[in-house]
Amino acid sequence: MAPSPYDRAGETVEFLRQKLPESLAQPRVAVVCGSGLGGLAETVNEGVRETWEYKDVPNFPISTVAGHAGKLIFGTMGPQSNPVPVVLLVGRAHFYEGHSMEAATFATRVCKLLGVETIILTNAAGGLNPEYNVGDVVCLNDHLNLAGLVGEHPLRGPNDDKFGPRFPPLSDAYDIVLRQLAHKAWKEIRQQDASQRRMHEGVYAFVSGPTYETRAECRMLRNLGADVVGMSTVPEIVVARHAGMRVLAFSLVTNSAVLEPTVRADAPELQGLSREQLDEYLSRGKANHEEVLDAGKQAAVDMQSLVLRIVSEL
Ligand code: 6GU
Repeated sequence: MAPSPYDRAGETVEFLRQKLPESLAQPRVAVVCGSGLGGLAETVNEGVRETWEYKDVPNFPISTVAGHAGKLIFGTMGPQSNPVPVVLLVGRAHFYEGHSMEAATFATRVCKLLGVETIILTNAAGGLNPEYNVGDVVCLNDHLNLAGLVGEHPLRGPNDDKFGPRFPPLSDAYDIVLRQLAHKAWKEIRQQDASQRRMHEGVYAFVSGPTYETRAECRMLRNLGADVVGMSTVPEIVVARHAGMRVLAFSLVTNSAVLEPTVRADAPELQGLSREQLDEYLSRGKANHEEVLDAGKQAAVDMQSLVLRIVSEL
């Protein structure tokens, strides 16, 4: 019989524990860095830290996406007087790459078996709420697991009671105390900085990808109550909650998902335009991966101080 996810994660944890100094082997907090948010690694204290490439860690699935380097960083975050042992996951295995839901959530289970109590997940997402600007941060307070609702669910299959119960509730998945900490930290950051970047609370729609949404799909997701849309994070949150970890998650709005109605080719204002002019007209709000990485760079610094402030209080 093939080893269970529990046994495989246990094997990985055993490997890491043998190689890690004792002071780093029991991280209390895990931070998952999304597209272009690898700069979060800079918030890990200098000095004692250990980096592992995913490819050198047994059983770890490898991400193939640009901007997702794929490494584990063990270290501490926060003041010298009260350093918090952390593990950072830079890059993740996505479902759209062809990974199974089990593979996409393997790292989350490794975190659980390492002793992690709180997991902070970040991602790049498309904004559906018209109030949101590119570069804004969204503290997630709920999700729509669209892939999960139709059967691509990370907990489908025999339940492993060693992780958690058969029917875990998700109504309280997004820890309210951690969200309050996030608002407090954001206020402090805003007092020191003149940028107009805002933090919202909102609902994340998880879609499988890898295509970005059509205009009609964006309208549908907005009508269903989603504020942002993306291709990650929710499977990890489901598995983290199943295993009883506390969850905090942030989306960086890297582009606006198109909300304008599908353009009719016979619209009077479009008649007589060249193909270039028509392309230009249609490209307003079109998502592309470069744009996603670019907005990540500019907002990453705020995201870094946000996460650092929160972890320092845990
Ligand atoms: Cl617009 N859609 C999805 N699914 N993921 C994204 C995105 C959009 N922007 C960044 N990530």
